Amino acid sequence: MMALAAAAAAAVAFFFGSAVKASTIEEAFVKDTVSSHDIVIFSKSYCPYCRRAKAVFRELNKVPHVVELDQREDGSNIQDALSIIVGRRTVPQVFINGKHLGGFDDTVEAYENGRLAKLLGTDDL
Ligand SMILES: N[C@@H](CCC(=O)N[C@@H](CS)C(=O)NCC(=O)O)C(=O)O
Repeated sequence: MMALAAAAAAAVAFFFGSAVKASTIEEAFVKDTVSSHDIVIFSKSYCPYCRRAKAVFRELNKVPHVVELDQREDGSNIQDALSIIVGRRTVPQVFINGKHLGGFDDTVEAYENGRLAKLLGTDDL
């Protein structure tokens, strides 16, 4: 009975231990990616909101760094990491100059009210 309890405790420790480790790797990937590029979009290639978010940046003649989560083996772990970092599980998630802007709705709102141009430094061009 004691041996069974110890085995169960070891299994739980192993499971949660590896979960924490995996999420740390992907959290580091997210943080490293957003700090290495001016504009980052975490996206899924088939997602219509993601396509529309990319179109906003095309409109502004800006080329974002796009991470297509559905085209990577670690995409679902990255999505988990993103949900820890930004508190949302949906795509797109857009970052400008290392800061989280939000999803598609936030991107369009920022585009329409001029905040996006300010963040990109294109407001006084
Ligand atoms: N209102 C959201 C819509 C985003 C949305 O619903 N995205 C879908 C994909 S098109 C999503 O993330 N679904 C969950 C998933 O793919 O895991 C926004 O402004 O970004």
